Amino acid sequence: MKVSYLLTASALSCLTSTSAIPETEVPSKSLAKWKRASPEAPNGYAPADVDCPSTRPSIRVASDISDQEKTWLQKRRPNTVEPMKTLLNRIAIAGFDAGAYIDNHKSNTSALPNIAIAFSGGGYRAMTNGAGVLSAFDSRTPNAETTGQLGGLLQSATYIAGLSGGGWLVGSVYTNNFSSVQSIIDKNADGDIWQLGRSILQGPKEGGLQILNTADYYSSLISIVKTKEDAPGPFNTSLTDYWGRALSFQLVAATDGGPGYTFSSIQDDDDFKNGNAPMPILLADERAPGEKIISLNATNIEFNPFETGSFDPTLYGFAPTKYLGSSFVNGQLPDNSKCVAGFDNVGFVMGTSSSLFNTIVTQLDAQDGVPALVKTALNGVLSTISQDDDDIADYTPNPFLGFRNDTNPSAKNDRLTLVDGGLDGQNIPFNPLIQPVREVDVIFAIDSSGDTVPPTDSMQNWPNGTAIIATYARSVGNTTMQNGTSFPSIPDANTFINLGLNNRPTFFGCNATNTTGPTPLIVYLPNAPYVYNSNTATLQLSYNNTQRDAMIENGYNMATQGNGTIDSKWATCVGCAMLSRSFDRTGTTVPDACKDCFKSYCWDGTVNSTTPAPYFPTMKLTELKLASGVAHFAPSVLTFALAAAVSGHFLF
Ligand SMILES: *[C@@H]1O[C@H](CO)[C@@H](O)[C@H](O)[C@H]1NC(C)=O
Ligand SMILES: *[C@@H]1O[C@H](CO)[C@@H](O)[C@H](O)[C@H]1NC(C)=O
Ligand SMILES: *[C@@H]1O[C@H](CO)[C@@H](O)[C@H](O)[C@H]1NC(C)=O
Ligand SMILES: *[C@@H]1O[C@H](CO)[C@@H](O)[C@H](O)[C@H]1NC(C)=O
Ligand SMILES: *[C@@H]1O[C@H](CO)[C@@H](O)[C@H](O)[C@H]1NC(C)=O
Ligand SMILES: *[C@@H]1O[C@H](CO)[C@@H](O)[C@H](O)[C@H]1NC(C)=O
Ligand SMILES: *[C@@H]1O[C@H](CO)[C@@H](O)[C@H](O)[C@H]1NC(C)=O
Ligand SMILES: *[C@@H]1O[C@H](CO)[C@@H](O)[C@H](O)[C@H]1NC(C)=O
Ligand SMILES: *[C@@H]1O[C@H](CO)[C@@H](O)[C@H](O)[C@H]1NC(C)=O
Ligand SMILES: *[C@@H]1O[C@H](CO)[C@@H](O)[C@H](O)[C@H]1NC(C)=O
Ligand SMILES: *[C@@H]1O[C@H](CO)[C@@H](O)[C@H](O)[C@H]1NC(C)=O
Ligand SMILES: CC(=O)N[C@H]1CO[C@H](CO)[C@@H](O)[C@@H]1O
Repeated sequence: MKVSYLLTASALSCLTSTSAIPETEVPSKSLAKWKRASPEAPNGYAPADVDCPSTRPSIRVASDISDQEKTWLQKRRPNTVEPMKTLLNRIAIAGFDAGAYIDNHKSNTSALPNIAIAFSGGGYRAMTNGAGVLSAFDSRTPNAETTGQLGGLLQSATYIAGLSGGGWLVGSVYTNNFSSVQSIIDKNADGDIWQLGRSILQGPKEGGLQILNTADYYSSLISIVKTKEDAPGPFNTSLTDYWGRALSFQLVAATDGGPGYTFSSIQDDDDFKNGNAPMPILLADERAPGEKIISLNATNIEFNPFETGSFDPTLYGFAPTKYLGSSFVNGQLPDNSKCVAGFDNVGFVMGTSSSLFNTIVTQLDAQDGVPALVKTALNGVLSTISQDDDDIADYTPNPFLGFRNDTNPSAKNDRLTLVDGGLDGQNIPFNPLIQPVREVDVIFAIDSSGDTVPPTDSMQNWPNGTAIIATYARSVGNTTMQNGTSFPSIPDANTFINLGLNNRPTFFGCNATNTTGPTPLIVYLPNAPYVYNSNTATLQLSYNNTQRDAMIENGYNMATQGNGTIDSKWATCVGCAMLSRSFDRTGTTVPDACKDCFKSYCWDGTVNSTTPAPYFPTMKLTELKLASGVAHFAPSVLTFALAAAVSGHFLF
């Protein structure tokens, strides 16, 4: 039985007259062109039967990483050695021969640093500020490999995780041939993606890859989702389908936002297969049946190109991402069930991780230029979606039906409902990266959360540690959920502000023995005004390219500390953070230069929990002056409307 998040009959009849939409058109040009994610889905956006592989897919217990990930790591880890050596040689930690150290250990890569990067949620603020950090870490960015720069850290990393707005960044880059941020923004107004001046409510400009005009854009959102609803099989649609489709026009460089592009197709790309880029992971939370509030013990669900599932003890299982949509029962695919593929549309996965924004779809019908018939259809869709369900992504059939009945919250349900990965308060995607089986040494955690709120704080939308505190709280609050993971001690938000930990890079967990088990070192990089007031509202949906690029430049300067002008030893300290756990493992004496760094950047356990003064960060470097002009949208008005639409949720 299908749940009725569908078009009502009357809405449908209106639609049919306007829906001359090219539903799954993908010109062969883009088939050949985009090599990372690709249109592997058998029937565009609609999931469809495919031949099963020789070993029938099944659900596995999460006691280890997958065999596929293990095989992939055997390629990836060795491929990080040369970039790491190049970067560390350039950083040139005084009194330490990085080249010799790497050479001595490169026959055994598990002795060398295992690096992860995590991008928080926070809408386009998080996506663009994060993009600046990503470009600073990318050796392909012009000048990123000069003295004091950190280009090559991305090439040295094993994992790269994102949730919500951070997931848009990670998902978009991987969907588009692992493009560098620079190559995306260099195209300026001619770019096919990241044209954020045209908000998701307006749709893309006509031309280039996008062949739809605004009116057709709206109808295409509806008609393409309808192909999934109409497909044979138990699939339900939810607001996330529309949201993910809309998002794809901004993030996926393919006609109509690539209705046939799947997240799992990343695994088939030659470069990814060969371990030439880190593994992307997107994060969502499970909303258990009957639950309204997403608490800290909500099950965290990760999407990686191979698998979807959780290491949390509740679910403790993984399904093959490619075969989501298949009707697994008790962990197996019954003999009489076909394999289904195409469910893991890349926009749907990005939309799931950012489902907080689903309600934006409800604003579409207030837009100019939407034909009356489309408005009627939209209203029909929206009126059938109960408010309780407006923020969920519907994964029917539930791949984990009957799997681990005793602890899996959705074991008895035909559908699995997922929500925005930040809704449990953990707005930085740490969960996949602190799993002991992944053996991560250091996590560069980019926090673009919008925590600070007036009147306590007069300047809003800066981080105050809330996101990382949540993960710490989870790691100590509930030993069941902790399940062998370990996280460094993190102080309270007042301490973050009083000590300035939310205003400059801070290392947590420097002392590896002061924790309950193997714990990565966290390099916490909080969003702050380096060259631009990058505390834009989470729900600001329109950024002209000048503002977009200013956000990116702010992130770049945050990652490099103004190319070392704020602290000339910053690059050295990044090198020391990369190496710290490796030093422990190989019994290497920590160089004095690194001891100095740890003195400067490690949180030393000091706490000051008194109520802080209002937080008014000052510009750290010369402020970028944006040319004056009138923006396309009045963001404040729009933001206000959206804030009303999502009220009742925390706004990360
Ligand atoms: C995709 O990236 C590879 C390098 O990783 C490059 O050789 C190829 O030309 C790129 N393709 C496109 C269409 O940009
Ligand atoms: C590889 O390095 C790890 C960590 O230093 C060590 O535990 C392991 O014994 C080494 N393996 C070999 C074959 O040397
Ligand atoms: C889980 O529950 C289902 C339905 O209640 C049942 O059919 C199945 O056998 C159970 N699985 C296990 C492993 O007990
Ligand atoms: C930190 O942010 C949280 C989340 O918005 C907020 O509830 C809290 O009041 C803030 N605390 C301080 C000291 O800024
Ligand atoms: C700890 O987590 C388990 C599993 O989610 C849950 O059943 C239990 O209620 C939690 N305990 C507390 C005190 O929150
Ligand atoms: C994690 O949870 C699973 C499932 O409950 C359990 O089998 C496993 O032993 C736990 N691991 C640790 C280290 O506690
Ligand atoms: C690291 O932590 C351990 C355990 O708490 C403690 O004994 C040791 O003194 C600490 N080391 C430093 C350098 O603070
Ligand atoms: C740092 O370098 C980048 C790239 O070369 C440049 O865009 C940025 O303006 C520089 N920042 C400062 C503070 O000089
Ligand atoms: C060391 O561990 C203790 C106990 O968990 C904690 O209170 C303290 O803050 C930790 N110190 C540091 C520097 O992380
Ligand atoms: C703690 O923070 C408050 C508020 O910022 C400040 O006034 C006070 O001096 C701090 N206390 C110490 C011991 O540093
Ligand atoms: C771009 O947006 C910024 C911030 O809203 C604004 O100051 C600037 O004038 C805009 N530029 C153009 C060309 O619209
Ligand atoms: C999935 C789960 O165990 N959820 C529990 C989380 O904690 C709250 C109370 O703190 C319970 O009500 C939920 O059942």
